Amino acid sequence: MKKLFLSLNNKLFKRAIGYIPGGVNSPVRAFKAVGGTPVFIKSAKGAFLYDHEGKSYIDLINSWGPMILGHAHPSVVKAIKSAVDKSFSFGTPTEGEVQLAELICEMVPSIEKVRLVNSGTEACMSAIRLARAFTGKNKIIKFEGCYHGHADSFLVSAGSGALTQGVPDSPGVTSSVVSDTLVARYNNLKSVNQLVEKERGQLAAIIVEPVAGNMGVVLPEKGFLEGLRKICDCEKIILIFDEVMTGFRLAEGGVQSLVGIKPDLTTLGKIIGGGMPVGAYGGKAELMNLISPAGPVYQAGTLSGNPITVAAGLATLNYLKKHPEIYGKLNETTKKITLALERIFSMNGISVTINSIGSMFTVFFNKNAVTDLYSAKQSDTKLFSNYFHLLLSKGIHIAPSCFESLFVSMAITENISKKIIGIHEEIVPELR
Ligand code: KE4
Repeated sequence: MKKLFLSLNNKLFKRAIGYIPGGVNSPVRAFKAVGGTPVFIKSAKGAFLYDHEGKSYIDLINSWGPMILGHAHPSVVKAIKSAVDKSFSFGTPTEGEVQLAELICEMVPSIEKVRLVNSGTEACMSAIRLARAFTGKNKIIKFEGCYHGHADSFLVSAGSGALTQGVPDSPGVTSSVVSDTLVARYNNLKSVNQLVEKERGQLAAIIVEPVAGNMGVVLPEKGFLEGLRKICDCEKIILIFDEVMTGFRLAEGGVQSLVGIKPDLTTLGKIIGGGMPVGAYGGKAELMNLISPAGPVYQAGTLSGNPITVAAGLATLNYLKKHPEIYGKLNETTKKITLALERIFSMNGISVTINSIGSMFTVFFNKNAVTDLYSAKQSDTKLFSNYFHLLLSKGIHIAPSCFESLFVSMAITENISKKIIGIHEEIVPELR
């Protein structure tokens, strides 16, 4: 019988499945939403990923956001190399952490004090704990389709991986935890007001992705964020902007600096670690001074403020600070790509809605506007899977789920943009 040729990739995945649940360390990577075998990446540089079979891919995932400067940016590599020679973790305070905290507070006006942690999940769960401690209230409001990491409080109609896994409420999350998490509809202040009416006096926080990226990109409609700010002011509820994805991505000061709204707390991650494990939460000193050891709200972490993460984060943020023109360039490149894609799909009679802002975008195979989870889920996921695999075969790696944001990095040059557009001109007719 002809020996079944198993590609190196398939062999790696087969091995991985034997030792790691689903063969991956984060669900969305497993290609469950699009089928097929995930590509194991061996290295990356600039705008390109390289797999174990010598194939290269233009990267539009960029590690789900962190790699805004492109892969292995020289200034970040240099900073990590110089830090690593001084050992990797001390478990003591370091100057670098002070410098990173100062920089975050300088670049994000609403943040007066900040605590570094090791993931966006940790940042969001800590921010909720702080809001509950400060207000003495238990309940929180989140939005369908928004994802704030995998802490129990949030795995209620979560977006991102949980949405893709088709299991919005994860087993293992207790009903008591869920009872303190209320779910509103994104871009729907009426749904928020209904919950506030019902639970008046019990609400500690409203947590929101000010630009949603975990149901695919969904933009806040006019008045939505302003409305949340007003509700929180009136009801003395803590407003938390989860900017883990959008912080330093859409602007130096995040979405809050673009819309001129100050949340009480902000969560950060991804870019502030330059690709190393990181999270952070910060806001008014009055709130943050409740965090141990300054105050009674406990939160800790062995590797929080790790010198390698801090070095990579400082190098990335300092580069962005020194080159603010990057944001304009990223926005221009992304606009050029998305406008061209709209033209190509339309010319081929395929209805798409492309939601984009700054260097984030999502192609929904959907003839209607996508303004919340409900409308996002009307998209044709089968057509998306075909699109995904055609692009992959032509050397473009996008997110293996349409309920994710794509990310453009600074390494996507004019020529690479043209290549992305050219490949779309080639493959979109095959989608019909
Ligand atoms: P982490 O715990 O994955 O570092 O961050 C959780 C998180 C919190 N808030 C927002 C707005 C986020 O986007 C995330 C994580 N984003 C996903 C991308 N959809 C990470 C990718 C993954 O889960 O593998």
